[in-house]
Amino acid sequence: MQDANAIDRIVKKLSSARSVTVLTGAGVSAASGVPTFRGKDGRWKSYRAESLATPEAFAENPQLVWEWYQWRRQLIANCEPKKAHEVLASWSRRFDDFTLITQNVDGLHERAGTGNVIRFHGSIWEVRCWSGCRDAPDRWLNEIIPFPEVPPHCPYCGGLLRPGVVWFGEGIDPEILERSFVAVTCDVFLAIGTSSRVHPAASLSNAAKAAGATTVEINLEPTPVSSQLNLSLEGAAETILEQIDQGLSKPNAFGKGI
Ligand code: BJW
Ligand code: ZN
Repeated sequence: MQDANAIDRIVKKLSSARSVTVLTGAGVSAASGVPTFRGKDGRWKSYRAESLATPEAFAENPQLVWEWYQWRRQLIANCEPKKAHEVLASWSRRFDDFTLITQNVDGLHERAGTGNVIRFHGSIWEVRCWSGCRDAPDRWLNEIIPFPEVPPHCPYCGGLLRPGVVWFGEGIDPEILERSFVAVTCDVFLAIGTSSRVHPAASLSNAAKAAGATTVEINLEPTPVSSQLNLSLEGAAETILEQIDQGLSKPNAFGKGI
């Protein structure tokens, strides 16, 4: 059970906040049944994400990498947004200026109806031409499961398709990066369900603190940024967000501007 004082402090901060930015990671989708990357659920067959989510792995064995994505697409298609997604979706309507930066590629925040989502690492439901052929758009939606052939091929040039996600060693879309670093200038910044080990996403929390935001972490366990943020709450995102949300909804709990 989370310290009621810590919940109250966050409720109070949020009650007077105009701008709120949330960074989410795989832990937010864990309750939906989507495996996280690190920890005991972090392997597919014997492979770790670090060995599959790279352009080098794809170049060497596109079949294997697509089998992993195909398995994940199938699994995610059968998952539903849960409490954490629902609370954050409601906050996107509650706060005047709300931004949700997600590292998750599963699309569950969008399915929960969250507004102003920045997909930092792309989407598992999008594809790109591996060779970036002239005729193909930069990326496009493809929700077909299973693919008629694995690996799937580009309808424009006949070459390979790749998932529309960001792999290790690849840069974040400059526009996404710019929007994210603008959004860290906010009243309250929350990093939820992320191990804060993968950069540059992990740098956003400290950037928010440097920009003057009250910074809050919600995670089952400590992370490399825990000691640097203003508040670190240990527990399940779905439970803690529900507690905070209930606090926010209590009439006159904390009047605006306190
Ligand atoms: C719960 C919970 C519950 C569970 N409630 N909590 C600076 C320093 C060092 C290295 C670098 C650096 N800058 C760049 C790098 C290199 C690299 C990097 O960060 N490496 C580190 C791992 C060492 N970064 C990059 O390459 C990035 N690109 C880049 O920087 O470009 C410029 C550049 C290029 C070349 C050289 C140098 C610079 C790109 C990173 C792309 C990451 N891609 C992936 C795959 C996406 C596609 C896909 O899904 O297939 O993104 S990897 C994977 O990790 C995925 C995730 O979005 C990302 C983060 O993981 P996340 O979400 O934090 O999940 P987990 O599993 O790690 O943690 C879950 C957490 O939830 C845990 O803490 C649990 O406790 C918790 N939890 N249940 C609350 N119910
Ligand atoms: Zn092509």
